[in-house]
Amino acid sequence: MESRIKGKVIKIVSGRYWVKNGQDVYVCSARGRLRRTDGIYVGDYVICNIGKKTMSIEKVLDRKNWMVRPPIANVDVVIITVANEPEPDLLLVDKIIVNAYAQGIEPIICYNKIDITPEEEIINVLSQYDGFIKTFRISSETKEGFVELEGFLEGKTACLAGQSAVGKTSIINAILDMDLETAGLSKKIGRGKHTTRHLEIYEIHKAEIIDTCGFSVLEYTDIIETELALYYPDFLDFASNCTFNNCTHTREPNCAIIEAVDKGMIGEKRYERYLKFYDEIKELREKEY
Ligand SMILES: Nc1nc2c(ncn2[C@@H]2O[C@H](COP(=O)(O)OP(=O)(O)OP(=O)(O)O)[C@@H](O)[C@H]2O)c(=O)[nH]1
Ligand SMILES: [Mg+2]
Ligand SMILES: [Zn+2]
Repeated sequence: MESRIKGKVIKIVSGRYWVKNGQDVYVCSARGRLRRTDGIYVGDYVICNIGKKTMSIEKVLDRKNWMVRPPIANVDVVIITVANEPEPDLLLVDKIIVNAYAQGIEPIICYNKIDITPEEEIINVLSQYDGFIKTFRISSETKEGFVELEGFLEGKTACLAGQSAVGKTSIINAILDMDLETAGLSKKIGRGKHTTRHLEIYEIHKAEIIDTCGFSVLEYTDIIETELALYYPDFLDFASNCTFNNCTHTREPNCAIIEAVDKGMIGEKRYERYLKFYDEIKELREKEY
């Protein structure tokens, strides 16, 4: 007897897909055709054929949204994790924010490891996002800040993102009292390897959270540089006052964004990263054509 079920892909490891339906989890395969086309992502809703001997994914249902690096679908929130160690890469943070907005996903920033971080360093990072992105200060070690974070996540599907070793897996361990593999900094830097090697959805009390490997989003973006500023909520209030309505805010005269930076109303460092990201996207597109 065969039956068809609808479920959610909660884990993918070497070509096998863990599909959850209610309290049951089926380990399925997928036809090459399905794997090749748009792929099957963690977070996808799928239709499976459950037979006596084989269980296979037949169809991937429409996605609300998705990210390509890492490949995950149907998320509400991306938790951009930073810490004092490794040193924060805020250009990466800005890139994840842009890609999240482009997909209709809310980005938030979690400063982890506050138990070993001087207050000035935390402020130095979080103040750059003040007023337009939700930020949290947490410690997976002492569990400080988790009541607020978990409260915010209630009812949502969230995905962890950020550099390797900032403590993404440790956050899941802290919430769930689990013992997933984490690693020390020295070991990682030496071998340049990620500790987490697969994507998986964990159910927390009233939310779902996806662990990912430290990743970069720089290779993939379908945003064109002239539209980049649309994904900078801190720029939006000013942009309508630029002289040119197609202002790229890079070097035009009477650019309201550049004026706002001069007056300290937009952070200078954040603006400099915008210019860098702008040039990177432009270069990448020029190479493609
Ligand atoms: N002091 C302190 N150390 C932490 C905290 N959170 C994580 N760490 C340590 O940071 C190191 C890296 O943590 P992981 O959770 O493996 O980092 P990750 O972001 O999952 O790394 P990848 O899986 O490689 O992407 C480990 O040695 C953790 O013990 C924290 O809040 N405080
Ligand atoms: Mg990890
Ligand atoms: Zn402008």
